[in-house]
Formats: sequence, structure tokens, C-alpha cells
Amino acid sequence: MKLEAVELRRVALPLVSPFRTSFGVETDHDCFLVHVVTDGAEGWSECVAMERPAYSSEYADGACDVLRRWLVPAARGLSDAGTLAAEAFGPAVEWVKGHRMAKAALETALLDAQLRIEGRSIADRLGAVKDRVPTGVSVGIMDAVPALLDAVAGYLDAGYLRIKLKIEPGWDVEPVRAVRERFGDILLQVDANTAYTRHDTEHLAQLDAYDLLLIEQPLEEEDVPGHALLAQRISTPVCLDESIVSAQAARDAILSGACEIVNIKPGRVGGYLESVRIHDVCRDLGKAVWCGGMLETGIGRAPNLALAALPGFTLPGDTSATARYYHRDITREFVIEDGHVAVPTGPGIGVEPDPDVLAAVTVSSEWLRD
Ligand code: NPG
Repeated sequence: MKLEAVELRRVALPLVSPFRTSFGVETDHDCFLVHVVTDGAEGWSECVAMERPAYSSEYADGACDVLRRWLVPAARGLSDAGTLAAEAFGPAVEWVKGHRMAKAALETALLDAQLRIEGRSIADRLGAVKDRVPTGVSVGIMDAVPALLDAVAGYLDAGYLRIKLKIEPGWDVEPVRAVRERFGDILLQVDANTAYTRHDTEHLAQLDAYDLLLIEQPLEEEDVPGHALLAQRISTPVCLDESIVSAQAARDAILSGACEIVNIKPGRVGGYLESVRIHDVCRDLGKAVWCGGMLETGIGRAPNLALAALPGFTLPGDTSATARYYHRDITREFVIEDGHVAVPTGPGIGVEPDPDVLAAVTVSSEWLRD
């Protein structure tokens, strides 16, 4: 495969409703797409770095910069040497510390192009074993419990099989109790996005009364030992998200007792190939994984659905239907049917941007050529 050009395309899509987490409120999904043009096919991906480095240290302008300066030139180097393949890209940029979201974006666009040339779907390439995946939904922090109960009722009516509540200090035990009392025996979990400290252990232990599937990333990204201590004190299973940046990190965290469950987000870990390695590590150690989400457009959601169809993904993911995010997405719609979303089957990521919608949501476009 020869790399001819790479486009970094900034887009902004209004969300159907504001999404509040412990690190901010999103009203729009601002992101950038990576579009590669090769001699055989074009490929697309979505970079999940956000505008501000509030979820992790990466941010969109930084990701564009590292792509421009080092990652795209590395892909060009492989192309010039006649060895360009998605599988060769990770090793070629291993010397670049961090910047996993930027790396994931270029690797995925290359993988999309490569698989289109082969006429093969990403689901098949990654080892998917299902043609549809059970789906959950992530419910943001609200101003008051009645609004939360209305939102959860709407999602359950829509068919979602699992509810995840975003929590932070001041919005945790009370909303969980209210949702459990009102909706009974639903699959329920919480996500703190690092909002607590080790001093909150006794407070978090109060959540044990509500039979949660898991508590996700209560403590700082770096505080893996703190999660191990917390896990000894609470009965709710601990799941890690931000802390798990690689297969090695997953193995270490599990073996240290810091988590029972892992949320896999391809952007956070440097791509789909590393995601599969994390899946394999967790499966070997007997731990469940599930697929996270970062409000992706269909360009990012499609390959997430393929990943979520691997055998170790035994819990419903944040792989919700289009209507949970956007009135009009840049790709075809994903719908929920009987609590499940279908895994794309076409070549590559299986979806393409609609040129008119894409043009309407584009903020800027930059072409990187030799
Ligand atoms: O359904 O895509 C979705 C959103 C799921 O809650 C969700 N994502 O921390 O997991 C998270 C959170 C997130 C959203 C993280 C946006 C970063 C950006």
C-alpha cells in the first residue's frame, strides 16, 4: 500500500442533549477525522482526543501536531520503503512516547484502507464472533434526581440493556439509590472518571448496597495501587478505564488486584490491534472486558461495534445507537433492536461519511502531502 495523502478534518456535531461528566459538560462533539488516501483505497478514522486535556493528557490540537510532525512522516517512511501496513505502523512509532489517541487514529485509518483493498471487514480481521452486540448507555450527571429518572426511563424504553450513571462527589449514592428503587433489577453500573481519592473509600463503600455491576475508575489514572486497596474494602467490582493504556498495564493492574473488569477504548490504548491484545490478556486471566465510548460519530462507533463482538466482551458496552448522540450523524444510522446494535459487515470499518453531512459539520480541513 502506498500512502498518497492524509487529511485531518475537524468536525463539530451538536449532541441531542448536553452530556455532563465529572470533567465537564459537552454540548457538541468536537473531534477530528483522519482520512488517508492510498493507491488502493481511502480510509477513515476518528481521533477521540477532546478539545481540552480533561479526560486524559491528550487533546485534539496536540494530537494533530504529533500526527503532522512525526506520525504521518513515519507512515510515509514505511510507504517509501514499500512496507506500509497497519500492523507495521505501531512498531514504527513505538519510539514516540504516549500520544495513543493520535497513533490509534492513523493506525485505524490505515487499517480501514488496507481492509477495503482486501475486501475484508474489520470485524473479521479482529476476530469478531457475533453479528450484533448487547448495548448499554451512559447517562450524564444531572441537576436533580427526577430528571435523571426520566432520562433512565427513556433509555430503558428504547431497549438499552444496561445503564451506566456518571458519578462525582455530591452525585453518587443518592442517584444510584433512586435509580435502583425506581427500576428494580436492571443492569446498573457507575463511572467516576477519577473524581475520588483514597480518602473516599468509606463513602464509596456505601454503593455496595446497590448491587452494581461495577464501579469504573474511581481514582486517579496513576493510582493503580489505590484501586487495589479500594478493591479490598468494597464489594462492588472495580473496573479500570483511564489507567489501562496497554496490554501490559492491563496485566499488571489485574495481577495487582486493582481491577476485576477492564473497559477497552481503542483510542486510549493506541488502536484496535492493542485492544485485541488487551482482550486476550484479560481472557487469559479470566477477566471480563467491555467496549467504552467517547461520543464517537459513526466513523468511530462502527469499528467499536466490531471490537465489542469479540468473545471476551461479555458485558454490554457504551456502544449506543446513533439517536442517543446525534440527530444526524455523518455516517448511516446505527439503530438499537431488541437491545442490540448490528456489527458492520462491509469492507474496512463498514461505513463511509456522507459527503453532504460531512461538509456541513466540517470546521476545517488540512491536507498533509509530501
Ligand atoms: O456513549 O460514547 C458514549 C459515551 C460513554 O460515558 C461515556 N464516555 O469516560 O467513558 C467515559 C465517557 C467519555 C465521554 C470519555 C467523552 C471521554 C469523552
